[in-house]
This record gives sequence, C-alpha cells and structure tokens, in this order.
Amino acid sequence: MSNASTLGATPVRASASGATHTVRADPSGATHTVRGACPHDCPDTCALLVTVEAGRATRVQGDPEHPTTHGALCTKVSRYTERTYHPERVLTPLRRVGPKGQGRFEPVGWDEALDAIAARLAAIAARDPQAILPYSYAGTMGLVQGESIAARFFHRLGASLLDRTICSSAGGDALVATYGAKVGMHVEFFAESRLILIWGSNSIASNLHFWTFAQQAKRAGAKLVCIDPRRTETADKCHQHVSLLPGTDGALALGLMHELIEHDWLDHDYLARHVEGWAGLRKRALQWAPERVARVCGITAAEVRALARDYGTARPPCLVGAWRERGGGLLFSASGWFRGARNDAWLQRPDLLEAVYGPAAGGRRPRTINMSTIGDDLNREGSPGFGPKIEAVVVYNSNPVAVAPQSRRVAAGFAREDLFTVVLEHFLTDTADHADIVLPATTQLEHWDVHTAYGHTYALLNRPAIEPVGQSRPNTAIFRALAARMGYTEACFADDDETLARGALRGDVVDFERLLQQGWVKLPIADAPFADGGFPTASGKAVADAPGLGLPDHVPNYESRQSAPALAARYPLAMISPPARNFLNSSFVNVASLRAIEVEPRVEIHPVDAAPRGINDGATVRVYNDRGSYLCKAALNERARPGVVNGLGVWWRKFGLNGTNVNELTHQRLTDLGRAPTFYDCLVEVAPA
Ligand SMILES: Nc1nc2c(c(=O)[nH]1)N[C@H]1C(S)=C(S)[C@@H](COP(=O)(O)OP(=O)(O)OC[C@H]3O[C@@H](n4cnc5c(=O)[nH]c(N)nc54)[C@H](O)[C@@H]3O)O[C@H]1N2
Ligand SMILES: Nc1nc2c(c(=O)[nH]1)N[C@H]1C(S)=C(S)[C@@H](COP(=O)(O)OP(=O)(O)OC[C@H]3O[C@@H](n4cnc5c(=O)[nH]c(N)nc54)[C@H](O)[C@@H]3O)O[C@H]1N2
Ligand SMILES: [Mo]
Repeated sequence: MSNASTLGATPVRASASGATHTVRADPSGATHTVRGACPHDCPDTCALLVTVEAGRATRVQGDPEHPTTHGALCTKVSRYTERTYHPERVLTPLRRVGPKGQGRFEPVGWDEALDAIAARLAAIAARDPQAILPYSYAGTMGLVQGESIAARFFHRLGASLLDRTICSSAGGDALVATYGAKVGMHVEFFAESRLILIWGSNSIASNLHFWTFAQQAKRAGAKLVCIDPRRTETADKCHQHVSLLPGTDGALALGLMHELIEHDWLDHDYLARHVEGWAGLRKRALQWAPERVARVCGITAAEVRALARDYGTARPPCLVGAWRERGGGLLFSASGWFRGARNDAWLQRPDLLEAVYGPAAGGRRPRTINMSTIGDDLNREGSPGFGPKIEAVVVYNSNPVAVAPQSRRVAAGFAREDLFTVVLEHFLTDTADHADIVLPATTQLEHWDVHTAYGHTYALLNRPAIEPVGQSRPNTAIFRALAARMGYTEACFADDDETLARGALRGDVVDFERLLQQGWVKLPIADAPFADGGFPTASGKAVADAPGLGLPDHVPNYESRQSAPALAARYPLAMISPPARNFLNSSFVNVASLRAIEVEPRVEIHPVDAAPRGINDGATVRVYNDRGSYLCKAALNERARPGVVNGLGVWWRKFGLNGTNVNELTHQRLTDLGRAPTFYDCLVEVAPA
C-alpha cells in the first residue's frame, strides 16, 4: 500500500499520464494513485491524491506538490473514504412510502424513478414551469457536477431561477463595488505580511491552508490579530484578540480609518492616484472617533487606537490599501480571478430560457427565488407579486432543511403533501427525508470535475478514481437522463462529463492537457496585482462611494439592543452560529468518527451569563426566541464573550436533542447588500431545559 513517503512525483505522474478515459477498477489488483480535487465549499480547494487498491479507494491525501495544499488535508477530507463507503450511503433510487418528512422509502429502479419525475415535471411545466424550483448550492463546488447539465436542464424547462446567495454574497458584492471583482492577494504571500488581521474568520477551522502561511509570517516576526466575537481556536493562536459585538465591524473599520487619518498614516500618493471617493470616505471616517466605536462594538477605545497604530505602521500589513507589496492588501475571495477563464454561458446555457420565454431582447424571464427565504416561499400561495405557488422542488448539492434560516418554516414547507420533491443525494439528510423520490448521486471519488477556487488562484481537475458505488450516478448523468425523457433534443444535452470538463475553462487561460497531467494549473496573475492600481473597475481605481451604494457606514443588526430594544429586553443574548471545525456546513455530520469529535450540539455561554440563569456546564438548555426552541448542551467557557452565545453549526436536525438545529432560531431577513442571509444577527434567551 502506498503511504505518504512513496507518493513522490514519479508514480503520480505515471498514473495520470494523459489518459483521458474514465478510470476503471484495475483488475490486476494493483495499487495506483489518481489525481483529484476536494469538492467542498471551502476556500482551500485542495489537490488530492487518491490511492486505489483493487478498485477500492483506500486513502485520500493532499498533493505534496500543490503549492497551497502542500500535502496536508483537514481531518474531514483525510477521512473521505469513510464518507464514500459509508454504510448509510444511498445506493439505489428511493420512493417515499410513509408520510412526508418521515424518511421512509422503498428502493425502485432508475427507469421507474426517472419516468415518474419526468411525468410530474412535464405536467406542472405545462401549466407554468415557474412552479418548479431547482434548489442547489455548493455540496460540490465543481463546475461539472455543480451547474452544467443541471443548469441547462432547468433553463430549457423554464423553471424558477434561484438566487444562490446563501453564503458570502454580501461581502462579495462589497468587493465588486470597491475593487470591481472578487479579487485579492495570492494566499501564498501572506507568509510575507508583517501584520495580519484575521477578521471574522476562524481560519484554523475553515481555511487551514491560509493558516499555514499565517504561521510562516508569525515565525518571521509578523503580528497576528483576530477580530471575532468568539474566542476561536484561531484567536487562541494570535497575538491579540479583539472580541467585538456581532455586526459591529463596520464601526470598527471606520474607527481604524479615523485613526489612520488623525495620525496621517496614509499613502497619499496611492490614494490620489488609485482611489475614487476618498474625500467623502475621509469625512465619514472622521465621524467615528475611537470612543464612539468602543461604545458600538463593546470594546475599549484603547483597543481601537492600538490596532490602528499597528496597521498604520506595519509594512506590509495585510488589509485595505497596502497593495504596493505582494504581502499586503486583502483576501476575502479570489473567485473573480477565474471569471475570465470560465465558460459559464456555454456550461449553463441561460439562452435556453428563450425556448420558453422568447428571445432575450423582449422576452420575459422566470421569477427568482432567494435561497434564504425558502422557508417562507414554500409556504406561500400563488399571487401576482410572487407568481405561482411552488409545486415541485428539485434539490441537489444542498441540504436546505438543515442549512437555511428559520428551519421550522423550511421543514413545514417541505412537509407539504402537495409538494413534489426530488432530492439527489449521498445520504438521507434532513432534506432527503422530505423527498418523494431520492436519487443516489456519486461522490467526488466517482466522477469527473473541474474546480476553480475562492481562496487561491489555481484551477484543478478531478478524475474519477473508482467506479460509482452502488447504482449511484453523477448529477450530470441524472439530468441528462431526465432531459431525454422530457424530449429535449438540443445537442448540449448529449455532452458527456469529459466534454464538459474540457470546455468548462478557456483553453487559452487554463491548458486542459496540463490539468490532465499535473492536476492543477496556476492562473497567470501578477504577484502584486494592484501595486500600481489597475483595479477591474470602470475607472481602474478602487471606489469608496460606489454608485447606488454610497459611502460605507455602520448599520446595526436587525436584532440588537440598539435597533430593537423591546425584543432585546425579552431576548437579551446575541447568538452567532459559526461552523463546528469537523463539519462542513451540514456535510460530515453523519460521519461517526467526526461526530465523535464534536460530540453533541452545544451552545457556548460565558460564565457571567450562565450564573444568573442557573446554567451549569454540560447542562441541557433550551435556546429560544419567537421563532422556535432548540435543545442542546451548554458549554460554559470564555470562548463566548459576555452577552453573546455561540451555537455551533450545522447539525442535522435529526441528530438534535429535540429534532431541531440552530437554524430553528435564525431569521430569513436579507442583507441590504448582496441579498444574503443574516444568520449571525439573532437574539435569543437561554434557560435550563
Ligand atoms: N471546518 C469548516 N470549514 C468551512 C466551513 C465549515 O462549515 N466547516 N464552511 C465553509 C464555508 S461554506 C464558508 S462560506 C467559509 C466561511 O469562512 P469564513 O468566512 O472565513 O468564516 P468562518 O471561518 O466560518 O468564521 C466566521 C467567524 O466569524 C465570527 N463572527 C461571527 N459574527 C461576527 C461578526 O459580526 N464580526 C466578526 N468580526 N466576526 C464574527 C465567528 O465567531 C467565526 O469565528 O468556510 C468554509 N470552511
Ligand atoms: N446557522 C448557520 N447556518 C448556515 C451557516 C452558518 O454559518 N450558520 N452557513 C451557511 C453557508 S456559508 C452556506 S455556504 C450554506 C451551505 O449549505 P449547503 O450548500 O446546503 O451545504 P451542506 O450542508 O454541506 O449540504 C450539501 C449537500 O450536498 C450533498 N452533495 C455533495 N456532493 C454532491 C454531489 O456531487 N451530488 C449531489 N447530488 N449531492 C452532493 C452533500 O451530501 C450535502 O448533503 O449553509 C449556510 N447555513
Ligand atoms: Mo458558505
């Protein structure tokens, strides 16, 4: 069996030597290695080496040659084979036999399942295809198993569009407004930063490979500061932790600018040449003296001043404005670097909507449903403003019953007896439990894909390492078969997965032959891309006061003492629900060895908040507000700051103590920018159960 020391360059290259056919189980029983990519919704998008013995994947490791993976994987993905060969993997199509939501199914054949789905979708589409909603997110980030044939299928059908904004679109839209695209530093060059502000990110848990570069910088003398209400494992390892109240970051950022201006720690030449709207921003920032910031953020004015001094005097720091050096700048998302390389219009074919709605020019477009308001929208009747009642949902790459806000509403919607629900899944998740038909999907070890990334600047290829487990099929194959049954004859529905993989990225930017050989290709981007301005905005400058947006300001949470005092009197604790380290959103919750590390659903509460409530460490508590009640275990510790509790996510509801999870408490209101969810804007009370 191979081990890390034998996975040198030679055997790996030999096994990936340009052969483009699907890898078959090796009848000789010999061990070989297949190059892959981690499919998960994580900034790191690691390059994988999968060891296959006699047709069975036995080991998943990080590619030691890939510059950001450098041979290391997180705990979750290093146990990938446990997930792929999980005894509860769905291996055949299933049809519901019990009441909605109980998860009782019987196996059926593929033909029967697909015929039933096509017949039902066709009948609904004949009345109004907008009554059909595809619901998908980033269970896999792959361009092929994500939105390729699936997107073509729903465009051709004329189904409702989905606003895929349940994650980071608020920050993403801010980046686009300011810099013109979701672009930033190369993650590698954080190793050269002298000051790193880790702002609203628990990197050790959610961005491990960035953390490696931050550690290099630390060893070279850089200062690390963590800005987070929670004392995370990342905060533990930084020099300083600024524990502000949730949702007050805008005030802190303006306060830092206030100090930079007062002390003239500014690069006037860069501001003059490469920033638009500076005069207005300067005026706005001067309204945010450290004392005002301190009151809003729940920190001290001295903390604001000290942080500004560090930021103003370190070279290069790593945040706004330090773009002259490659170790300076900012990294929130790198996904925009791939925009020019992606062939999305070819892959997803939005023009197929014209078959239903007429030519793009004068034609209507189907309505758009926001992922985060699915709870309300599934429970809505048809109306002129909303459009038709949702009659069918097809879910793939997502688990909305667990991850969408106010999940009691979501579960109630999916429990509608008149709703037709199809779920493509690996497991009987909370959402699959509500399906009429469950279709078994392949995992990353079993299919082709191509990946871009949002935390680094390499494109990656994933080759199938093993045959599909059981009767599972790739998402693409499932939608191809449905398209055939719907009578769609467009040639694009015949593209096989390798064709989709080859066409997903522009060949002149990412050479597919190199992807086949090496597994990954770096995008051609300068080391310090904005050293002399040249941001991808209309003017080439960074924009402080984007049209329609205006200047940045602190906007209080929907639910806070400041904005909703009556509510705060009843529910005085702010609750955030950041990821548990060993889960990936709601993925991996059912992997026994990972769940054993997380033990049980819990809420962290500071001893000063626990004592007056009579809550002891380890007690079962009820976390509640007007939306619902969630039972979990209390962890009394100083990871929680006074006034803020941390309900670690995202457990499956069915593993919860009362069949709920933390999203029982969150609300469906959207951000003013990016139509994003507001999971961490949530007031609650906690009591012993
Ligand atoms: N292990 C693991 N890794 C993951 C994920 C996972 O579920 N598990 N999820 C993946 C996904 S989908 C995403 S989008 C990324 C997210 O990755 P990031 O956007 O980097 O966010 P997180 O690391 O989840 O950390 C959020 C941190 O913000 C803190 N926080 C909460 N509210 C506030 C606030 O108002 N202000 C500030 N400053 N901090 C706040 C939380 O305590 C938490 O530590 O991670 C990905 N990686
Ligand atoms: N309270 C709270 N809620 C949150 C968050 C939070 O921090 N707090 N984070 C939010 C964020 S940032 C995000 S991105 C969302 C994420 O929400 P989702 O994108 O729904 O993520 P997962 O819960 O991981 O569910 C993905 C599902 O896709 C399935 N899957 C994986 N690969 C494939 C495949 O190839 N084919 C098919 N058919 N299925 C596949 C997996 O088995 C899994 O069940 O959750 C959000 N919800
Ligand atoms: Mo996310």
